[in-house]
Amino acid sequence: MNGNEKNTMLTLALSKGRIFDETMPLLKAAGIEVLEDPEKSRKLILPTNHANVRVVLVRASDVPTYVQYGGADLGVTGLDTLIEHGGGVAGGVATTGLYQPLDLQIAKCRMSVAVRSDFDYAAMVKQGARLKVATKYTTIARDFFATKGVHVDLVKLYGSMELAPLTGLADAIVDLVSTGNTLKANHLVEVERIMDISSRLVVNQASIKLKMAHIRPLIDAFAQAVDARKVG
Ligand code: PRT
Ligand code: MG
Repeated sequence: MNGNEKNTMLTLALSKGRIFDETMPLLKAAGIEVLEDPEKSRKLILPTNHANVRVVLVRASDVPTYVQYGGADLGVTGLDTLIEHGGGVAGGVATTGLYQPLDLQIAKCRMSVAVRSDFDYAAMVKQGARLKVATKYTTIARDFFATKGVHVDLVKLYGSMELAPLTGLADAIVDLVSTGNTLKANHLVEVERIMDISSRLVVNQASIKLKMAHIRPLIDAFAQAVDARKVG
């Protein structure tokens, strides 16, 4: 690949599963179709119907890293992941060098606090008790409880947070909730909603400058597709 081709090639970082699935209709609206099914292929680089657009499959929590350091020009990532990465909530240029031009309004859920149904969270908070909180989202949890003035000991987990209150590892968890079925199945109840979460388009800052002519139309097409959904 010569320098010229490299400048016109656009690489989009996505994670398999809901983010890939929910980004596909937006890409389609922008005239881009991914030519391989990530669930069937073992390839990590997927071609599209545009010779100069490709998709790379990375772990959800690695999307901001790929885009920040230029392994991809663009990516789609949950606000939760973005905040934990250090990207902040603000739009525009974040401190990390990731440009966040668009809320794609996909993979929607909420970040919540949940406890065992027999745990009196309100009373504990009122008493000023120190809470043990298990979560994968330590930045969000720390900020939330600090603002609330609740003292917490955070226990970092990488998955199956629901298990923590059931085994005595923690009093509470901070986790993503969508339908609420996972909490219900584990006899947990949601006691606080911390924030609404959706997925964001993130763009590498250098790519914006170097590949503006190619990236701008894509951002515009995404924005139109998102708007069309709001109306429809
Ligand atoms: O799974 P992996 O460790 O690789 O990474 P990941 O969990 O970050 O990726 P993935 O693909 O599971 O999630 C990607 C993004 O989707 C997240 O960063 C969120 O922004 C968004 N999203 C939307 C969700 C959910 N909805 C969701 N329900 N992410 C996770 N969940 C999980 C939640 O953690 C809980 O275990 O689903 C369970 C709850 O679902 P309900 O429907 O039972 O309430
Ligand atoms: Mg997951």
